[in-house]
Amino acid sequence: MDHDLDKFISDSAQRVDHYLDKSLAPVVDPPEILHEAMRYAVFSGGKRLRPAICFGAAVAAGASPDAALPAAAAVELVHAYSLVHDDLPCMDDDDERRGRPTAHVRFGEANALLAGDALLTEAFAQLGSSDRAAPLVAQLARAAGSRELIGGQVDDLGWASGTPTFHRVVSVHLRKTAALFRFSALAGGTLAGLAGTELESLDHFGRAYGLAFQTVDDLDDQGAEECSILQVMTPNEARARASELVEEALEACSIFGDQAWVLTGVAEALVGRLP
Ligand code: GRG
Repeated sequence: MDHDLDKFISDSAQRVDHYLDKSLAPVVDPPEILHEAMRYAVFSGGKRLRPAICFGAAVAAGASPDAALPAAAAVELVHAYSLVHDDLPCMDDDDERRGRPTAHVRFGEANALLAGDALLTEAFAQLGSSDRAAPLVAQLARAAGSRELIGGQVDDLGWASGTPTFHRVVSVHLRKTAALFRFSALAGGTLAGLAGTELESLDHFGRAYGLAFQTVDDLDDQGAEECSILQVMTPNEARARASELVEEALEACSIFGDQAWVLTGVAEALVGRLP
């Protein structure tokens, strides 16, 4: 059967954007500057990959993408918050994101910090206000918490204080990057009614995809990031590793057969992006 991945991805972005637009406070609600900063961070041209994977996992399970909406919105909110905080002067100190001034440059540091806090909090409101999605609150809290996303960020920031090893790099990538992809795949499958082995396969897909994604990102950056896979392997080795991880992701979602076409497509697209 023919499938149009580009259309699925652009439909996914529209679907999650519409949902987020309805659920985030309007800019006219006070404090206006906070709500404007939150919307500025969310609606700024992100690729919406995590929602696409969430929807793709629902499709793999034979459900409509709409089944996964609360989780797709929640994971994008956590992603948006993490980027706002990552750009702050006390972290990466970036002035530009997605071709625009970063949130703290545009709204001031305190407002950007608080907008990030509010986006993170809103993610849990999205899950908790849907009976079907409420059981995912603990899972997202774990993925975003000290053992995963935040822990990975802490070790990334403290990177210079140790010897770079393969194990250390992968440990940061698993937490900083793969955790939200794992949640996306698992949550999409869970909301589509999956359990047991099938969920484990989605978890495996998210883990392998997340590691491959970060490896390709490191190759794109040519090792500019401190915690880059290029600290511990050559570009050719990194390209081979990315391809192996994509193969692992494809194998993990093969139990869903043709219904896994979105997951298969996004994973194969990573190999196509290899510099
Ligand atoms: C502040 C808790 C906290 C965590 C920050 C997101 C992050 C962790 C750091 C940003 C830098 C980085 C290299 C993160 C790894 C994940 C990654 C490559 C994010 C970019 O994801 P895309 O390409 O971004 O999906 P868009 O802009 O398309 O949404």
